[in-house]
Amino acid sequence: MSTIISLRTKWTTNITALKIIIGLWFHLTNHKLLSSLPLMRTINDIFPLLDKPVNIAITTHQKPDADAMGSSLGLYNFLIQFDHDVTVISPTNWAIWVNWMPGAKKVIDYELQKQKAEAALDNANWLFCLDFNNFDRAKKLAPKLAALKCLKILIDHHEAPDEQNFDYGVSDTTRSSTCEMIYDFILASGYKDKITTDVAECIYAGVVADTGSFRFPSVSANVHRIVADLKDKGLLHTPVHEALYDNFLENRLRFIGNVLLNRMEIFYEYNTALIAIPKSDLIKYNIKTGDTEGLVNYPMSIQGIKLVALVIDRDEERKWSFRSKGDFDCNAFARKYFEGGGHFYAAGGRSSDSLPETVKRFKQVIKENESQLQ
Ligand SMILES: [Mn+2]
Repeated sequence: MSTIISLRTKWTTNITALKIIIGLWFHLTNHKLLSSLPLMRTINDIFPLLDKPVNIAITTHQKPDADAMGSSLGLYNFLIQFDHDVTVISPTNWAIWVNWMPGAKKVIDYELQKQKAEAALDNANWLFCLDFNNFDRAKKLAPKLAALKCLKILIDHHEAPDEQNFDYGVSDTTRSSTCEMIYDFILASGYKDKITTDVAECIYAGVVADTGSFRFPSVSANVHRIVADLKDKGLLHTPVHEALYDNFLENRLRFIGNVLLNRMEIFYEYNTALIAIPKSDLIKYNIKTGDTEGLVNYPMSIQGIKLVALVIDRDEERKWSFRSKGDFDCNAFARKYFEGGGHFYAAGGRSSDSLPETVKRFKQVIKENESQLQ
């Protein structure tokens, strides 16, 4: 009896709390809409400006992956054909296995060449922000990007874009990759003839990487049509796959073996797998930027697994990656518990807690999410 009463009290309290939250939400969103008007203009509005040479900077998120680098260099190789002065700036270093991309040697690493990067940014008439939508993801470069007065253009497919920071742009979470959006941008601009094999290789690499080689639900008929078109333009796809996936050193494979054997825990009651990697493993196996890419996908191959979480003990923080299947929303989960976000089926997060502390918290919060994990 007392259990029923206390449950009922809890339920009533929950409903009241929910009403307050909904009320607040309406209040806040209306306020935000009013204060941030006008939002960014459609990307199509810059097409008439494309053939007038200007200085252009292109940047992307920290530790750029194949989609971030592929979209930046795909756009770079397109824009240089108009005699624009184009500079690609990465907030940090990147995996050596994207160095094969045409133009990669000219990319400036902000952390290594700060002055050169800032000079290019100060000279820029336009700034393209690709594969991220919030300056925070550009790490130490973020304040510089925010302070720039040039035209800012967003092309991105992540949740919750910071639209008030951009003059023009397109944000579409239904897109498989930013590379798919770069292709559509070029097509819509009317300059399809400028999709060279250099452009095609960069775009294809990002599409392959962000779709898990064409397997994720975000792969639409449009994605396959793009690839068919790139093939018609002379794209050789096999060398791109080899450059992306057959381009590692022995130590990375030994490291993966160790991780799967010793660092993976399975919680069958929550259909969840967890991999927690201590710093000592990174040192022992000489792990470099990009070597842990894709690791989070391995436990997905276990029957019934719905959520995979990977946490790595990096110098400055603990970095989380999440992948899911079915109806489990990684983006909402990462936002709520681990200061992150991303997409429905793939998201990232962080924690300043120690590795054992953040792992402990993860084990608590999957209990809270038990019903969604069934
Ligand atoms: Mn992407």
